[in-house]
Amino acid sequence: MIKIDFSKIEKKWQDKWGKAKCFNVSEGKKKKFYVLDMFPYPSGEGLHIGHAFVYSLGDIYARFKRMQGLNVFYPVGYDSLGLPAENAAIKAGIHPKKYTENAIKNFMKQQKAMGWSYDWSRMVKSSDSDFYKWDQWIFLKMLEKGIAYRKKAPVNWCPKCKTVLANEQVINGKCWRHEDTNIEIRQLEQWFFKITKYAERLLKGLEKIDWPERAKVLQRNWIGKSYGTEIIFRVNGKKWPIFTTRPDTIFGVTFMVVSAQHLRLMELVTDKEKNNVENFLKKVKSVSEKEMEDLEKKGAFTGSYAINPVNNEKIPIYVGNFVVADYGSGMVMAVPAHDQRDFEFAKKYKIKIKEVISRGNITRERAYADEGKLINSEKFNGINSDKAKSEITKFLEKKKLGRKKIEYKLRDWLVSRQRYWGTPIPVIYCDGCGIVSVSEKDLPIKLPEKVKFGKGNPLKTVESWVNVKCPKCGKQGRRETDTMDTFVNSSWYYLRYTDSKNKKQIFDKKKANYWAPIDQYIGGPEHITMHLIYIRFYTKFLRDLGLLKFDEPAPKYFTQGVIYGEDGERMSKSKGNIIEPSDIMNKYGTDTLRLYLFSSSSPDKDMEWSDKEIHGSFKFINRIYNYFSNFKKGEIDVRTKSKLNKTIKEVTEDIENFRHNLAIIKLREFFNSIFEKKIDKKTAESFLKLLSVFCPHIAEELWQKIGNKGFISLQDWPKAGKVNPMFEKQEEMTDKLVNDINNILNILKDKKESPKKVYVYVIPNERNDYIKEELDKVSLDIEIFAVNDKNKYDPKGISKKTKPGKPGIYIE
Ligand code: ANZ
Ligand code: ZN
Ligand code: ZN
Repeated sequence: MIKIDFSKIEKKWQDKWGKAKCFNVSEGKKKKFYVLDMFPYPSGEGLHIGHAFVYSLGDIYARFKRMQGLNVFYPVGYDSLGLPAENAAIKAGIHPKKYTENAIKNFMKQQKAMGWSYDWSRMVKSSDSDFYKWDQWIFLKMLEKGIAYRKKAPVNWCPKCKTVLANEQVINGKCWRHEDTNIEIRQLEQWFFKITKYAERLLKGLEKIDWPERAKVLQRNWIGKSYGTEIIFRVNGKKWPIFTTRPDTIFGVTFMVVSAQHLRLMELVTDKEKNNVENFLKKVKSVSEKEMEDLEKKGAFTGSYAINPVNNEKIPIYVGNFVVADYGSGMVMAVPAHDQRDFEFAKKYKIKIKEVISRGNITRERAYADEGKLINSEKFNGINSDKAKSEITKFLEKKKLGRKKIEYKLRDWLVSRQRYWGTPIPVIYCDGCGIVSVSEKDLPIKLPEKVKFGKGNPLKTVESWVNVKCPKCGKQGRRETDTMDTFVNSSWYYLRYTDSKNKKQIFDKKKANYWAPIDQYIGGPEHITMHLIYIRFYTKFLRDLGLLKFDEPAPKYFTQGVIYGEDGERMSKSKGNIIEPSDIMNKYGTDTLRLYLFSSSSPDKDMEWSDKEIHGSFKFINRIYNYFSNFKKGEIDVRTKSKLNKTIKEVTEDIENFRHNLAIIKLREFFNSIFEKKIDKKTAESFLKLLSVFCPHIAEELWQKIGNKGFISLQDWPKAGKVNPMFEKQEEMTDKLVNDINNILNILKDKKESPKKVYVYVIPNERNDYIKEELDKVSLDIEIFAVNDKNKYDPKGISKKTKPGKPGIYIE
């Protein structure tokens, strides 16, 4: 095998694509197609194999749709603000800006080396003030519409990140960046976006989009819609509403539990119980809702009582560690007979347990949480839960002590961060005027560059930046020093791409509505409950502003699998099983890497790295290269022609539906069928076009070598002509036959027998040249007969019963 200089070929075509601006597009009459990979975060470590995988997926799709004649929009940019850059910069002792710029440069070089067909002219970086200016603009719009607001609330604080976090960034009570760090709850005044106002639309929208079902379920659960009743209990004459999904159990309430983080908790605590409660509060750790379920239920009596509105019973109120402050009203009516949490709590504190739903003859030392017939519930006795829920709610409604209510698990999005490397929030605090918006003409509020790191929020250290005049009254004011969560940037970047240089507007409406929404969005499943919720929310908000004509950013979304090390473990430095894309590219070339990544499993499934298989891909590419670089055209036979058409048809469908592994198998099969033959130029072209989406560099090179000008990347996708079903059937049957023979031979080999000859009996019209040719490839001497042959072979040793009267395989 001659050594082919793949890196030279790759460089050559990457330069040519760049110079000819092959993949730059503009608006037009043609039908558009927007392909987008999730916003790359330029880490200093460069491209890892996961990036190579997921962005190649986008590139394959973009190339495919482009060749199908669509006006394909495939932009790229950098999600370059955020805490990791700030931390890495502090660690490395360089300014986050410098760090980010270096990282981007490095990233870009590697992206180009992968042959990804981006329209580089539209690149955005979220750390450019030209970009984040529009974060600030959106913030002002949200403030104006009451969507951005400030409130004091129990918020998640990561002691390592030294900032508050959104609920979505807390995973099982730990920081999403620090798996070993428990989140603390602090009462702080923070900025929020009222995403809950969009809860219903976020839920409804899921019905009309083409996403993996799993992604939809995750979002649905995250939004968490509950139908229930709000019931007003009174405490010392004051109203204390609670939310319940089981109003049918109201006669079984034997205590109330208020959240340890409830803002009005102290109103309930009597002098006598104050010490007790404070002791308890010191011990409460903040945990996630999920952990609350498993937690040992603990609490303390507050000294106060609530009045049950259905029977005026006096009910003790406890403070407890299993009630979330910001769900419902932060207080629950506890029904220990029918709720397991309440049951455990009642056992521990020796509180009365009163059954109000008949449990038939089930007796177990647990709460009975099912629905059923009401007992001990006065005039509602004998009614079933379902009916009782609505009757009790109606009864309470009449007394103005309750109403139907829908609750969502979704919380408002906490967007302020006490960190430097983010978008400054465009407001000024004034002693006289309160919170004052920066006026639009003063945007962007740029991040000051000279800051001190290490002690709290670096922005606070820049007095000249912080101290500004109040835009309203002109007196001394001070800038907000919190910055925005980095997720704001990825919430609308896809729209900025459509008009990335616009200095006057966030984007031109016409352009945005021509290119967007994203026709095919591609990215990891870890983004389902963060980024993909936020981007949907922003899109709805911008639509409400009248800027967009659609309200789902990505009607189609594909989520890729994970690549594991050859040892089956997640790749990590400590395990030493990391695969560096650049190593692979140096050894085998980019096209081999690209082909390999999609060869072994379907891209939505996890895959295990295999050196052996990548070598197989390399060999395949070498064979293709050799065949086409010595291409001598000939006539194509009808069988090959039919096979080509079938290949085109199936490969097209497979790529469309992200079954790249199957497409590659078919390309291999087709190539194997022509490898020893001559084909005509058109067939060669068609094959190379199909191959080009996976292996664009050698496809370009070979396109030229077989005598073409221009770029294969800009050619039309081949159209499938007629497939002859007879050839199909013959092939199928022959494949099966060859398989059977090989299986039998293998069995005999295992038994240490050495067969000499194979006799194959088929029905007459199955005995054709094709089958003979294919059988000739089997390693043993084979003779083939039709069952009605006059000179029927009658091998010795075959008993009468199995004597070839019907089709079969006989081995001597
Ligand atoms: C009485 C009751 C009786 C309840 C019973 C359940 C079973 P979803 O909406 O499905 O999560 N709850 C209400 N607010 C809460 C809070 N802030 N923290 C923890 N739990 C809270 O479930 C709603 C149920 O969760 C409510 O119905 C309430 O307990 C509890 F046999 O009220 B239930
Ligand atoms: Zn953290
Ligand atoms: Zn003022």
